[in-house]
Amino acid sequence: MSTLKEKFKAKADEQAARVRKLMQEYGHTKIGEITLSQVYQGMRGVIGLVTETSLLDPNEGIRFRGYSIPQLRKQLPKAPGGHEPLPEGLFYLMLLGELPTEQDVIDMSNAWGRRSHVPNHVFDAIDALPLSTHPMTMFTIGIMAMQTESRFAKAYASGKIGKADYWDYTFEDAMNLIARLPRIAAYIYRRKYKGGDNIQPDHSLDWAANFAHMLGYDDESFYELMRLYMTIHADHEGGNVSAHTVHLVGSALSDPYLAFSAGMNGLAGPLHGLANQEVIKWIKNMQQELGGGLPGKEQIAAFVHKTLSEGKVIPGYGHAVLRQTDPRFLAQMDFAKKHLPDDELVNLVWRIYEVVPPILQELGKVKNPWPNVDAHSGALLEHYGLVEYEFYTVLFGVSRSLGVLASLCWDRALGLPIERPKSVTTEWLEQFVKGQ
Ligand code: FCX
Repeated sequence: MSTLKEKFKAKADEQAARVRKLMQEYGHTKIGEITLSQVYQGMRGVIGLVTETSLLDPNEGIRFRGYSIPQLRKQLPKAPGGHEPLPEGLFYLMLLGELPTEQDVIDMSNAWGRRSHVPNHVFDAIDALPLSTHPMTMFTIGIMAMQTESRFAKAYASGKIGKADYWDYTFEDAMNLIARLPRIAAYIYRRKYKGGDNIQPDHSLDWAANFAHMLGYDDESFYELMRLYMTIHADHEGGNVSAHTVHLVGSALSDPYLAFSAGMNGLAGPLHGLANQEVIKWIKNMQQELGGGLPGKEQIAAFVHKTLSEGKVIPGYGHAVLRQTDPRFLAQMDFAKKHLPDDELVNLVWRIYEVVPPILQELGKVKNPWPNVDAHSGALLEHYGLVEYEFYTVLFGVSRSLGVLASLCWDRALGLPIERPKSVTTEWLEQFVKGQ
């Protein structure tokens, strides 16, 4: 039977031939138009990237290789006795475009277990930082310190590889990085919040459960939450800040460690991945101001108006592309209804969901008044005792590695070139419209 790498190579060769044919036959076909506003407004709606791993529909949400989140929760292999998908299976699906068997997922878990050794100097680099450092900064520094291990960088520097080999070394780096990230993330958590009392990995567990174990949460229902969390945060097509950054930096043939760490710096922004910590911070402030417990709808509405009047956004609401409630929010809501329906914070998240959308709609400018993935995740983690909300974006980052590194393998396998769109000045645009 062929290995994962051989299967990927065969799929990549097929896809490269498909792309060549498409380019030859339709290379000059127009697939869109760009307005002047789009140039100033974050290129929203401009098709400018190919990302094979997932595609976002504004109303239905994300589909990974054609499968929606509810479908994946049913169809991807589960842990024995478990009900949530194993993220190993999602990585397999994103990489190869086909659903894995139970055995494929076991093989992936074992492969990541074998590749998971983190060299000591990575921990030393993290230890050199003051404890007050934000966990996302520790995370990116840990990843950068581990760049010494890049197979791609070593092979490129040796001068012995050519373009046709890049995918191979990218694949090796991607697999190693994914295998090692939970260890680095858990080390950061235990160092910053648990006095450096580290927990050794247990490779009899799957990737997400082992991560939960190293964080210090050995509870079957928390394992299930981590499997779901690691699955739903993995990918959101190619234009979001973290995915786009990994693709862009990787296009310079910066190795996967450099590219992934760059993407994580983007994820650390409050309008992107950091929103998950901002949500909990905002809710805690609300509870503090309103005397704790579960505030009423009118009290919540007043707090929302106050936040908006201070010129701030409501974290966890809105999206650049989505125009409906995020199915990632709904998957977490479904999980909470099953496992922790009476949790006060979770009930507050649900009450906020009833209050915020009409208020944002009334503003008249917010294109999507509905909650995104970040509106729900913190309340679930809090329930299990993971209350250190500055750490939440690291969890998002570990999961995001699955999508963006599968994509990076595809970038190199398809031989995509260095990314270099054209920029212009305002003067150039003024002259251009005058000439119309
Ligand atoms: N609260 C208040 N105002 C909001 C808002 C919100 N949640 N969402 C959008 N707006 C405002 C924008 O700030 C903008 O105002 P302006 O014209 O005065 O500058 C206006 O509405 C139009 O923005 P819109 O086109 O709807 O949204 P964008 O594509 O520009 O931005 C994000 C999308 C996600 C950045 C925006 O909705 C936001 O800031 N949300 C809160 C932060 C958040 O939850 N981010 C996580 C997103 C995601 F899920 C992830 O990456 O993890």
